[in-house]
Amino acid sequence: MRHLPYFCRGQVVRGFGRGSKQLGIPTANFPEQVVDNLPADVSTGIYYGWASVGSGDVHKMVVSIGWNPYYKNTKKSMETHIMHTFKEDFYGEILSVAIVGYLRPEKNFDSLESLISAIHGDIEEAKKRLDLPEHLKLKEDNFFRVPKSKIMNGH
Ligand code: ADP
Ligand code: RBF
Ligand code: MG
Repeated sequence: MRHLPYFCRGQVVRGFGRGSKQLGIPTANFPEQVVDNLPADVSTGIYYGWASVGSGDVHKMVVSIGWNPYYKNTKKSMETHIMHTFKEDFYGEILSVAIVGYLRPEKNFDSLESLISAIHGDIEEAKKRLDLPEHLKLKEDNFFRVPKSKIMNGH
């Protein structure tokens, strides 16, 4: 994991529309270009770290990188669930993420329920690990002090 921490930023786009939100686990998807720019040796799997939307507060997050074997996607995706309740959706806004640690490889599951409970396990594990001093310090990284020019959203 010599590429961690890995920092990246991109506009939030529409994802697969599978109703992750209805399941209580909305995931903000990055555009293809951001996914293609991941270093080749950042392996697919489930990671944790920090995230902020626009120039907003920095929150704990989990991110899934890969092909979602449960859904047999043909395109690699990168989707971030932020452990925070937002008042509104933030499609089109700039999402900044710092990936700080790896949790597990992507897996297939024999039911949606087991996928969901694995994700809940990831969320709890991520919350715990992010409280370690080595990870907490990245929450304060200058990367998250986004200049206004970068959050103007193309207008
Ligand atoms: P899609 O298939 O379009 O990605 P989702 O059901 O995964 O739809 O919902 C993702 C959207 O929900 C995000 O793009 C964002 O606008 C919104 N959202 C609201 N709360 C969160 C959150 N805590 N974490 C991630 N996305 C969130
Ligand atoms: N999809 C998979 O097919 N296998 C996985 O192991 C898997 N793990 C995930 C872990 C986390 C923390 C998150 C946020 C997503 C994961 N996904 C996985 C992606 C999941 O299928 C996708 O977000 C769905 O839209 C959830 O309904
Ligand atoms: Mg999504």
